[in-house]
Amino acid sequence: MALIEKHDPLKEQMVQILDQDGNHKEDLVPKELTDEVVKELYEQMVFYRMCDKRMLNMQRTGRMGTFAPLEGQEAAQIGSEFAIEKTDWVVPAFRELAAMCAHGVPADLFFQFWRGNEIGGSYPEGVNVLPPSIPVGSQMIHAVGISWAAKLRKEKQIAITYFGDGATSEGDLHEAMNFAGVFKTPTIFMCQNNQYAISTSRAKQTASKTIAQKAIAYGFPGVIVDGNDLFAMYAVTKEAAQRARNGEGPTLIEAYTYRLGNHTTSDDATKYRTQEEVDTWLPRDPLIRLQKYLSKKGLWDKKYEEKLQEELLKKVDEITEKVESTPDQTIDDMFDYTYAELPNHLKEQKEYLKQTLAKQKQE
Ligand SMILES: Cc1ncc(C[n+]2csc(CCOP(=O)(O)OP(=O)(O)O)c2C)c(N)n1
Repeated sequence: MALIEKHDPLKEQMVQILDQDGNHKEDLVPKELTDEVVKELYEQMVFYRMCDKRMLNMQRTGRMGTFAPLEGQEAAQIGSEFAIEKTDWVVPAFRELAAMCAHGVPADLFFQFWRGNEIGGSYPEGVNVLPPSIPVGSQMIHAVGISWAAKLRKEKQIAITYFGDGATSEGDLHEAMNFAGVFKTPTIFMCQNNQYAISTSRAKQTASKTIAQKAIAYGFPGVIVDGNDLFAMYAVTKEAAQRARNGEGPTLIEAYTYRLGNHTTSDDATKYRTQEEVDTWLPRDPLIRLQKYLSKKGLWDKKYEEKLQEELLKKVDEITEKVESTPDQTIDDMFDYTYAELPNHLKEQKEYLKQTLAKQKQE
C-alpha cells in the first residue's frame, strides 16, 4: 500500500515510475510487469490507437458517427484495466475504447455503438462493462451501486469508474464519493485529467489545487499519477484494488494526462489551445516512452514496430469489415439490450412501432 499511503494529494506531486525518456525506478516496478507483459500491454496500446485512428478515418468519410477519440490516454486506460480482475466492473464515460475493450467488449461492438447501431450495446454474457455514459458525470453513482451490492453480497468484486476532469464539477460525483466514503464501498474513482472539458481548461474547472485532493473531504485517499506512465497507472490502481478488496474502501486516482486529439470529431481544439502547449505533451506520449523503455532492453526497434503495425492493421481491417457488413439494427435491437427483462411500457412501445412500420410499408 506504499504508494497510496505515502502520497499527499495537496502537494501536486505525481506518482511516476517510468519517465518520458524511458528511464524507470527499478524498486517501484511491480514484479508482474515482466518484459513479456510490458510488451503485451504495449501492443494493446498500439492496437487501440490504431482502432481510434480507423474510427476517425471512418467518421471523416461518413461511415462513423461523432465520437470521442482516445489518443494520448492509452496508458491511463490499459494500465488501470490490467490491475483489476475480469470479474470486476468497468463503468466508463465515453472515451474509454481501450479500457472497455481490454475488459472484454468486442471492438466491433464498440465501433457499432458509435455508428448508432444498437447491436453495439449487446455485450456477450459475462463481460462486466457498462455501456458508455454520454451525460457527463452520471456513471459514478452506478459504479458505487454495483460495488456496494458486491459488498453486501460479500463478493470480492470491485468497480472502477472512469470520468474526466470536467465531470468533477457535476453533483453526481460528489454524491457518489460521499456515499462510497460512508459505506466504504469497493470503488475506484479514476479521473482521467486530460486538462480539458471540451474548451474549458482544468484551471477554470475547479479552484482546488488538485483533483485528487477532493477525496480528502469524503474521507478516503486521493492520489495523482502520471497518466502517461503505464507502470505507475498499473501500480497505483493495483493498490487501490487491493484496498477495495480488503474492505478498506474507495480510492480517487487522478491520472494526469493529455488528450492529444480533438474533444470529439465535432470539435476543433486549435480554437482554444496553442500548438506550443500540444508540443510540450508530444514527447510525453505514453507509447513513445514505452518504446524507449523496451528499446533500452533490446526489445523494440523500427522493424519490430513495422511488423507489429502490419499485423494489427489486418486485425483492424477485419473489424472494419465485420462492422460494415453487419445488417442494420432491427426494432428488437433498439429495445432488447437495456433491461434483463423488458418493462411492460417498453413492450407496448416495441409492438406499436412494429405495427406502425408494417402498416406504413403496406401503404
Ligand atoms: C450533463 C452533460 N452536460 C454537458 C454535456 C456536453 N459535454 C460532453 S463532453 C463534455 C466535457 C466533458 O469533459 P471531461 O469530463 O473532462 O471529459 P473529457 O471529454 O475530457 O474526456 C461536455 C460538457 C454532456 N454530455 N452532459
